[in-house]
Amino acid sequence: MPRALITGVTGQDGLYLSELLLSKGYEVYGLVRGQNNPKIELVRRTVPDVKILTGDLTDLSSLVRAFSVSQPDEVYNLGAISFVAYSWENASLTSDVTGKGVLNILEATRLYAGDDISKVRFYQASSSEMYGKVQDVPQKESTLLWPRSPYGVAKVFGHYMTINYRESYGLHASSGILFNHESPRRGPEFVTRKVTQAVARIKLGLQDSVTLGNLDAKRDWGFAGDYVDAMWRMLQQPEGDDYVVATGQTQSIERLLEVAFQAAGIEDWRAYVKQDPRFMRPAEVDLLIGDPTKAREVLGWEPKVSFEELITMMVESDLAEQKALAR
Ligand code: NAP
Ligand code: G4F
Repeated sequence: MPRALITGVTGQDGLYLSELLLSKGYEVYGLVRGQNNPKIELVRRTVPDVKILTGDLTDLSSLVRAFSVSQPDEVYNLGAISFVAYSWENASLTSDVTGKGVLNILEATRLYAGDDISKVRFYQASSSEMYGKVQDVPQKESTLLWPRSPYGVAKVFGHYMTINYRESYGLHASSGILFNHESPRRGPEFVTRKVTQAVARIKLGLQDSVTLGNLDAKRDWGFAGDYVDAMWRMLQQPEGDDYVVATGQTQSIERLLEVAFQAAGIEDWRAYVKQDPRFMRPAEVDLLIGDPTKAREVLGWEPKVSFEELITMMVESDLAEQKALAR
């Protein structure tokens, strides 16, 4: 039975990846940070077979202990402070966790492997946010990185450090440059979930409107359940490498609003949407659209859920959740 260690197991991707690996017969260990983390219950409820370990990406010795207990064949580093807007307010913390945390877990991986670097494979959750002020359209693996947020800068550090461990030590290390991926498990601070939750509450008469920031930004949005499969496929390749994982299509926030409101049977979304500079960012990433050719050709990976299906799935889930809460 192969063994996997996942950091960020309490997050959106951690839950989907746990389900995928358990379905493939893996023994799965999930790293959870903090004393009495309230999300432990979510992990226990959703993926009860995951073995929970405590540790923090900023604490190397806790990572060394997690490796010693789990003895992993595969390591998936999904842990991060992942909310871009928050990263301007907490730039130093974001750098420590999302950036230096990658170095810590790479170092823990190397120490665990000892003389046999081939005994473990490593996945780093890199991000399309690294492209920032995009230098190519669409963005591919070779596109110059130009991050526009402290989060993006921290991810660039983790990305290059992963490549450096591959080149310096021969570690089977892969970096997945994932474009935005969403689901009913997405945190409510991100724009898709903020919108689908608000649409559900507006439909049920629990809320009058939703207040957003920049409506012109465009993102390449896919379904998180599809994207964790690409992570796993990367670690099954003979060599570690970097891959863009995206749908190859981009949508504006306005299109997101249109689809979400229509999914609840509301045609005129403009009547319910307000804008507030509070939600604007000091520097915006205007356009993301990925070129997933390499992932398709090398990994045999393709997205299965369309943008419209994804947003409809999220609205329906939020309607059910809000109805249950209102009871
Ligand atoms: P998420 O839901 O925000 O989950 C982040 C996870 O990181 C949570 O489990 C969180 O734990 C954990 N974490 C935070 N600080 C930590 C620390 N100091 N030590 C250990 N773990 C810590 O993010 P996601 O959407 O699942 O994304 C997974 C990864 O992919 C992240 O690295 C993200 O930056 C990256 N990524 C995401 C997307 C996307 O569109 N979703 C796209 C590209 C890349 P708590 O629950 O305790 O806070
Ligand atoms: O949903 P978002 O907060 O996602 P963002 O910034 O693209 O980051 C996500 O995707 C990255 C991959 O590219 C990940 F690495 C990262 O961890 C995270 O998962 O914002 C999307 C867009 C932005 O342009 C933002 O300015 O939506 C715009 N937006 C407009 N109004 C808003 C709002 N975003 C949020 N969160 N809240 C608003 O009210």
